[in-house]
Amino acid sequence: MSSLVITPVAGRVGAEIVGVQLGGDLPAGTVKEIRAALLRHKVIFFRGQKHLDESGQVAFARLLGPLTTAHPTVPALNDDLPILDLDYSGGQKVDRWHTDVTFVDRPPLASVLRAVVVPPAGGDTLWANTVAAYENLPSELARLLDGLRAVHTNQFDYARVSTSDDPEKARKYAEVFSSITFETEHPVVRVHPETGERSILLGDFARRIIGLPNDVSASLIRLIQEQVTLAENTVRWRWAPGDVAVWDNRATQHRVVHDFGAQPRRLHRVTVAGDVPVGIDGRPSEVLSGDASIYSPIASVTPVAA
Ligand SMILES: O=C(O)CCC(=O)C(=O)O
Ligand SMILES: [Fe+2]
Repeated sequence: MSSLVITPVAGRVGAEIVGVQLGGDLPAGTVKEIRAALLRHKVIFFRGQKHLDESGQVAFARLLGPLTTAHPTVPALNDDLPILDLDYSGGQKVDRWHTDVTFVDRPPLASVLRAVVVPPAGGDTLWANTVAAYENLPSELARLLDGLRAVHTNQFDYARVSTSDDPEKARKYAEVFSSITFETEHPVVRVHPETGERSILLGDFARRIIGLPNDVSASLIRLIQEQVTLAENTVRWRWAPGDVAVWDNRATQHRVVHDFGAQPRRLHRVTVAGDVPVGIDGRPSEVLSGDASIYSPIASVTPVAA
């Protein structure tokens, strides 16, 4: 008998799980239930995991699969643990809809995010279900997307830096972020390796759609992103310190809501290694630039029996 209580948060995406203390020592049955909930709800939330420290977060994430390093270019919080420190002090703004690390050929399977410092109000995170987004497209538009491929890159658009409260700090971060060029061609519609569901793979690292003039490509990316991020496809989480969110990075996009000014906000992220996406035609993503093998192994995942 399961002791987990799983309650959907929004109509199409997100569920809160009650009845588990996260850590590296969960029984196999509990891990299985958590994985199943992740596949079904795309993002799962655990409130009040205040006992969890950095190594506990890493140990829990390891139960979901082999881990990546903290990031392909951004150094880890410390030498021992593969934790990306998301510290927004100084007005750094990473506030655009994205799927994590899609500029490499093996974007993470999942991200495990833990709230450390949270502003008294604001700083929520939004997620969009990219499977639901695909399924709710007008079918003519879906057919158009089915065969498209897009180039994703970590090369920074410096125009965005100027929106930061602290342009100099943002510029430095951008310099580190893009210090090694990664560029990958992905299918715009990928087939989920476990569920077989089709999902839209785009987001803020997507720069252009192959075979289209730049202006048409930009308009189409904007149109698709608009569809992905329709309010009906999203869930919003109001953080408290100790909350943990886990998302299926193969089936979601997310973004912070940057409405907290210069107030401190800090989260720690650990990512689980993912596979190389495959389009509906069976064609995998292709590296155009950069070697991600040090960042992440390629996960081998098996489809879930229907
Ligand atoms: O700060 C947030 O709410 C989200 C940050 C983010 O994009 C991530 O953790 O991957
Ligand atoms: Fe992210």
